[in-house]
Amino acid sequence: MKILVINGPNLNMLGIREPDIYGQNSFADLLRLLEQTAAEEEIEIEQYQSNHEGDLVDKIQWAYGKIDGIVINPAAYTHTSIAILDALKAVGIPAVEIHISDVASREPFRQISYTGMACEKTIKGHGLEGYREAILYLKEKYS
Ligand code: CA2
Repeated sequence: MKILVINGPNLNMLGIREPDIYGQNSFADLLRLLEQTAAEEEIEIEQYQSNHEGDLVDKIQWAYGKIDGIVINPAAYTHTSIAILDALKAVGIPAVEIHISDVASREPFRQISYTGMACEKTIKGHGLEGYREAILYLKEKYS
């Protein structure tokens, strides 16, 4: 099974500021968690991070026919991007949305998720561990 993990804008800055919201862990720690999960679960995990909406759309399109499941943290694009929503719908690959923070208890503008409308499930507020949960959900359901 091959899972694509996509991270949107500014997530590469994890650990640098706002540890009260996003925790102390860095983006490098997240990459290590993904590598460890791939080894433990005996699956392939490819990761991609971009600050650019169109690049995220391109990567989702690239996944068509190559990837069995997508774990996506679209970051701020969660709340704005119909383009990413449409791309997820276009490829039809099972997807799980993940948020490190509990967006439900934050500002009103974070209460809308366009991208989540194309995802089977949303995991929020579990920190980096949420990525592992999303991967395990897809593995259990689709491998
Ligand atoms: O909780 C999440 O995972 C979010 O997707 C993170 C996004 C935010 O816009 C979403 O509403 C919720 C922000 C990622 C920016 O990360 C930072 C990294 C370092 C310092 C400050 C923010």
